[in-house]
Amino acid sequence: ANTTPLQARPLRLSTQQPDFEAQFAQRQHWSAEADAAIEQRVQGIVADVRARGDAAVLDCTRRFDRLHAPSMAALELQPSELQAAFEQLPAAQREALLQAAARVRRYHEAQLQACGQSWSYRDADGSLLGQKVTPLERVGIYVPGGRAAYPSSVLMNAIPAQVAGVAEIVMVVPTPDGTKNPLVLAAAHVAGVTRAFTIGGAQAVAALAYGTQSIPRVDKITGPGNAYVASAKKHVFGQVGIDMIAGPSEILVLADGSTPPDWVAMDLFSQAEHDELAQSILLCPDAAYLDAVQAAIDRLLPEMPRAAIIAASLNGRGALIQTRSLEEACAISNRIAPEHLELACREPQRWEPLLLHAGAIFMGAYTSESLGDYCAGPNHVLPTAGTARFSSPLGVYDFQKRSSLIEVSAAGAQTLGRIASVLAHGEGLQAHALAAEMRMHPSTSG
Ligand code: HSO
Ligand code: ZN
Repeated sequence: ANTTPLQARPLRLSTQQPDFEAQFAQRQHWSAEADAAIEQRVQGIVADVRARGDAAVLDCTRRFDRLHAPSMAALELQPSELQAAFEQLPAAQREALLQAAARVRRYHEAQLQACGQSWSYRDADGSLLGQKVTPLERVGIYVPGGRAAYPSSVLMNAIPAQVAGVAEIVMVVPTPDGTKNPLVLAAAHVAGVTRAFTIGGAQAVAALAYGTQSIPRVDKITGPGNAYVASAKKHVFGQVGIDMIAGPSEILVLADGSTPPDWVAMDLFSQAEHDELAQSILLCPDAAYLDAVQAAIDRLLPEMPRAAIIAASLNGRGALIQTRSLEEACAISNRIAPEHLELACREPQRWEPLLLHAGAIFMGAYTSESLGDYCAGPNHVLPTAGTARFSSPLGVYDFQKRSSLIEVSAAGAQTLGRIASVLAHGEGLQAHALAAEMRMHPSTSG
């Protein structure tokens, strides 16, 4: 028997060591190399679903999920079944789900008010220029089965869609061997999912993208999934919208030494326990504090049910880095652009303005990232792998689109007509020029 105790030893670095840059770069390296074999199988599945619809989805579901259904109707979860799942939950879970949903809804309603509204103005000629915001009509939400089936993710995907005003939210969730996750079904009920099917994998993504006899074609697909699902989403992009392609979870803690080391150790564990490839990093100017966190890791790890995953993640990708100052720690954080950034500091407001690239910033000792994962209110679907440099948390805006509005007045036709006419002639486009010019002389034309 293997009696070696599990150890988690994140790489210990100091920004003062001569090879810091090289060591740091190596830790940062992460590649989501697309597996050619997976790509090819996904391509085949997508083509089959496009060609044969329901029949192809049913075949795949038999083959991959060992679920034999006579028809797609048998794989649809009725609203009454979602509601029953909710009602049969233990009271504490029911209550927690409702409270989390209410807080997430409240946050996204504020987001809708602040950045999801139509706007317009009139220029000097009285012409109206504006932007009209409308919800997507129908979206698909992918919910993974098995180990990564998170009811909280059902809330985080469906609620912003609902707040945006999406009329129809279609959820797909694989149920290998027919095993349903009651919390996932209950969350779908609470979040206002319109229709739900127990299908998954590339076949479910293809069905949502192209529609089948029974599954409605959606306008956008969001939600995490395994390599097949990610590949299928890339494949159908263009036919439908997609959200981001999420990589493994990440947390970066920036500490001044004032937060209890056990708290920080557990926050590092909380992301590490998601996945062997998850990344947890701690930055602190105080070497003794890094020692204390390592000691807390050693003491707390054996108690963790997912100790093996945590150890693999911390040993493979974790780091405890001593910086010269908190300013330097902020600069390193900006280079990493982490998904989750904890400011475990006495004066988080002082450092927050220095942090330019992060999916979510958790400020102060009491703000554990896990509270944000479930119930603080903001979305937990966040940019990973450095993509916080250019992208944002999933939000109401991902379920909206914008149309430009232009209404030119008679006076505006003169002003704009002159400009457009000159530029149109410059481009050699006569019809464009005339369309503008005719409106400058309405009595002499038409
Ligand atoms: N931290 C994950 C979300 C999650 N955590 C769900 C627990 N359940 C990615 O942000
Ligand atoms: Zn989490």
